[in-house]
Formats: sequence, C-alpha cells, structure tokens
Amino acid sequence: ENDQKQKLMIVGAPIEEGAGRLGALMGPAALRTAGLIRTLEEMGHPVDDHGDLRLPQTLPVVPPVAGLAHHIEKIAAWSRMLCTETYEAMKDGSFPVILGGDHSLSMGSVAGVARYCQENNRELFVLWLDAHSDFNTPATSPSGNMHGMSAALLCNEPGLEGVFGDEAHGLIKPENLHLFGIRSIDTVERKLLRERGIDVIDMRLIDEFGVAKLMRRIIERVQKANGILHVSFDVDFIDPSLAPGVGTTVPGGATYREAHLVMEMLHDSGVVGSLDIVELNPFLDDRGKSAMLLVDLVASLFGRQIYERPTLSDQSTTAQNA
Ligand code: 5AB
Ligand code: MN
Ligand code: MN
Ligand code: MN
Repeated sequence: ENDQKQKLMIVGAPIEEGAGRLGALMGPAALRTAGLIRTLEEMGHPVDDHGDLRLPQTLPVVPPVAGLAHHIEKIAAWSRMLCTETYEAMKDGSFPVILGGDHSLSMGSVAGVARYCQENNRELFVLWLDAHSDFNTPATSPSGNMHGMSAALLCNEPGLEGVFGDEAHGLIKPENLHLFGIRSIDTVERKLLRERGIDVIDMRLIDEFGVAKLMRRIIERVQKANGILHVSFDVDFIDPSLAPGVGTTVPGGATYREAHLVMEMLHDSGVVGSLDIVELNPFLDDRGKSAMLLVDLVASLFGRQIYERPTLSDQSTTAQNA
C-alpha cells in the first residue's frame, strides 16, 4: 500500500479573498514554478493536472449573515467549484491535491471529499496542520476573514449555511477533526473549540511529546476505522523563519524536521486520501524559499525518503534487528 502510484488530480485554486492580505492568488503559480508537478511525475506518480480554476462570471446569491463574512459570495463560488472537483476526483479513484490560495478553499475541497465518503460509507478524518484553529464563525470572527472559518464550516457551525446553499456537499464529524501545530486561537473561538470537544494539538503538546507520538495516535485512529484522512496544510504551520511566504505568521512553528516527519509518517500510514496546500503568499516570500520547502514536504508525503524503510513502531526502535 505504501508504494501505490495512485493518480493525482491537481487543481490550482487562486483565491485570496478569504485572507486579510492579498497575494495568495499567486500561490498555485509559485508552487508550479518551484517544480511541484515535475517532482511528483519524476517520483512516478501519474498526474492529471486540471490547471487553475477561475471564478465564474455570476456568483451565487448568498443570504445575509449575522456577523462578518467578507466576500462570502466569492468564497461560496469557489467552495462549490472545488467541492465538485474533489468529489469527482475521488469517484474517479484519483487523489485530489488542491493548490491554494487561502484556507477558505478547504470549505470546498473537504466538503467534496466528505460527500464522497458519505456516499461510499467511509469514515472521513481531517488533519489540520496550522498555526490557527480556523474555528471562527461570522458571529465570532474578530476579522471577518473567511480563511479563519473553514474548519468551523466543515463541522457545521451555524452562520455559514449560505456557502453551499442547496448544493450537494458533505461535512465532517467534529470528533474526527485533528488540529495540529496550533499556537494562535481567538477568545470566542477558544470557547467554541472547548464546547465542541475538538482535538487541539498545540505547540506545547508537540514540545512535550514530540510529533511522532502525537501523529501515531491520529494515524492509528484512522487505520482502526478503515477511514480516509484529508490533510489540510496551512503554510503557517511551519515556523516563519523557514516559511516566511504567508500572510499570518506566528512565531514558534514546526521545524524543518518536524514538518518532514509529519509528512513521512503520513505517507507510511497509507491512509491519506486528499491534500490541500494553502496560504502560500509568494508576494511575501523570500526568493521562493517557502514554495520550494513546500515542494519538498509534498514529496515526503508522496513517498520520498532519505533512506528507504518503513516507519518504525515504538517497540521496533529498540529491537529492529532482533
Ligand atoms: B488561517 C484569525 N483567527 O480569524 C482570524 O491562516 C486568523 O487560514 C485566521 O489559519 C487565520 O482572522 C486563518 C485572527
Ligand atoms: Mn481529470
Ligand atoms: Mn488556516
Ligand atoms: Mn493559519
């Protein structure tokens, strides 16, 4: 299962209206320039590149929301398009990879994967690699920026129903959402996370227990349920010294090796079924540094290793040759 060369469906989502600053629109182009497609092809993966999507001329009509939700009509249009893209890719047996674009795109990408899982009786889990918990609603958001609301929408928090309206889409169970790398949570958001019992793996936990142990716990859960894991990778998961190309930097993020270990363990787990790469802002990047790091991390997720061997279990680390 680790060496399967599944077909990858790649689609760019140049969306920036969900973020507070402009530039994430250039994300897909920078990832392409940094060699993402070429790298995956060289690793032997068949790639079906759908190019970059464009907003339709007419946007959906979204009823007014209670609170702040900037550009909700555009976010709704993107979400509906991306939901169809990932749903169709999954039905086709492909592995969808969405290149962002800001994190509001995950409303659509995950909703499409969730729809597929619901129809096919598979349990969906989501690993949200991020400095932020993205669990605001229009009523709680301090900024009104919808990239901070995507996890909340996917867990069916009230106030965001207009994004999909009557369009077919799936959602996730709050208990199947794993936030990982967190170090910035807003006041009301914090209360909501607590009330919903969301699994918040913050940087303190990573400091104390390490990536390996915490990741193994999540992977085992998905494996036991014969589930599918969607990985939503926000660039600000990584420390800004390594990945400065993002609009919402927070110090104290994942190191180079921590980020790679997450990806390497995910590959070996065999449970990952879909991926978003979001929030890359090339306008703020330092000579393509963040984009190139992301390409390396994606390569790790798809099986690149330093020296080929499977992930060791806790037991086998001490007795691997016994
Ligand atoms: B990102 C903040 N919580 O809601 C808000 O980058 C930041 O997708 C959200 O994780 C950051 O505006 C959204 C202050
Ligand atoms: Mn196709
Ligand atoms: Mn995010
Ligand atoms: Mn973030």
